[in-house]
Amino acid sequence: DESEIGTAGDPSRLIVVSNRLPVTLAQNGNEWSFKLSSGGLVSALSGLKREMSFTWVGWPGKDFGESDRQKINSLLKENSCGAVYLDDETAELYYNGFANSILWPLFHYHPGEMIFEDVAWDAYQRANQAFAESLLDQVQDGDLVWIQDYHLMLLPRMLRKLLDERGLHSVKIGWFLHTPFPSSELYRILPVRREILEGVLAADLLGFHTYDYARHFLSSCTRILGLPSAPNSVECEGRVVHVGTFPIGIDPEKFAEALKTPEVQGRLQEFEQKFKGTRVVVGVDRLDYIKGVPQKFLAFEHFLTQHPEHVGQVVLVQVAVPSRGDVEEYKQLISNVNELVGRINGRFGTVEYTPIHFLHKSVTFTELVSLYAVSDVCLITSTRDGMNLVSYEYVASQQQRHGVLVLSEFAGAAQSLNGSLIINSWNIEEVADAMYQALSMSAEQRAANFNMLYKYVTKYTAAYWGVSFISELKRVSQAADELAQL
Ligand code: ADQ
Repeated sequence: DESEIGTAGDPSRLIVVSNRLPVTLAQNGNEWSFKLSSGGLVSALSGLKREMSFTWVGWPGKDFGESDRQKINSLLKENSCGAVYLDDETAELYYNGFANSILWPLFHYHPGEMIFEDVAWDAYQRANQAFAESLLDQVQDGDLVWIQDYHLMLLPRMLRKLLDERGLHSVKIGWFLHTPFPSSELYRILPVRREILEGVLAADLLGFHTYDYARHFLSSCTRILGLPSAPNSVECEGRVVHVGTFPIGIDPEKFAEALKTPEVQGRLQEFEQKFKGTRVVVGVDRLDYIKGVPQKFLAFEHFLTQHPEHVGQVVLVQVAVPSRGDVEEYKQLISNVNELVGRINGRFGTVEYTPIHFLHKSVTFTELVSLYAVSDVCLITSTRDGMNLVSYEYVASQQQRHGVLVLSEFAGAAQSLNGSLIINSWNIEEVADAMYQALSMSAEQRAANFNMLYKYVTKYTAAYWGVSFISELKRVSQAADELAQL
């Protein structure tokens, strides 16, 4: 039974590794407390936790002193977590300097933002090595290690080397990328393009959200490293590395359950009262340049210009969760977005009517679900996005209203979410037209679209994603073991 992986019936243990542990640790006097934090990966893996147990290893968010580490380690252990400690300077340079200033822009087709510095690359290598060494203390032969994302692309190779030196040959390594993998034409800009590819190629299975990302990765291996590849694998140093497509999902139950609570119901009624006679378009994004928030505001402005009868009748509620505010590009984005909100509200607003409600803050889960549920349209204008879980969450919250999802073709989700209106987010006029179309759609059409979307979102969940990846990792590893014994 696949869902038994990592539980008592199965000898193989699963260790999930990500840059950041999904926790916030706080100190109150002598006591440490533990809180689960939010984000795309956290949402996905919490869904997986319903299906299989695993240990989660990652950086705890800062460099706690030696004296606190013992307490923190035991608190983390009670919660099936393990910490990799990095000194503050390495953490900053590896995370903000390399992962978020080089790999993130490059993988989202923003090479203009990429500033390559050797100190950041050195820190990236140091941090990945620290992860490898820390894992070595926690891994047993036969374990499955599942490494997450672009922060840890050197880790498969570094870990494999240490494991081989210890004779731990039957640890299976998987790696999954949550962002897009760009076209090889763009990827080859990266000064350390070979090292990064070779780093992940020491894994047994590499996973991507979409077929396109996997294809781009394989052509990079062929063109940059000269490796022979097939549609689902690439050969490296005599080993076959499997490459697969595993679109992530959400935990739809969490939304269904929340919608039944008196808190959400109460908040929903308040919103309905507040927005009586007004149609609501919602946007929820981390404030990141990949999310196309300026494009969204420009499209809304164009929509109000083209359809003056909707002025006063439609509002855009945009939650923009603060993100990476210490990186320069993000500071510029904040001021750009603030200026747009001011201009558009100044132009179309009245004493009674504020066209854009801009919330530059994180909101509670109750608030988030109520907002999804009350909205007639959800507008996602990412200029590139690995998948985009907000689109899934909106669908999961729309059983009553059958609202319309307007979704950028540059989000991975556009390849799965049939029943949404797909737009080119760079084409302001097209986005404005889609808003108009969404707001004019018949109830029958909305219901038909919703049914298609809801079926998909409730079937292809985060748990489904996790279980599929791990089953495939086991399958390819067993096949390789059998081949080696021949
Ligand atoms: P993100 O870029 O963070 O994830 P997304 O997939 O939309 O983007 O996930 C955001 C998550 O944060 C959602 O689950 C959302 O509910 C949550 N969130 C947003 N605002 C919140 C708030 N105020 N309070 C609490 N939670 C909030 C990256 C990639 C995506 C990919 C995911 C998963 O960029 O493309 O889909 O990883 O692989």
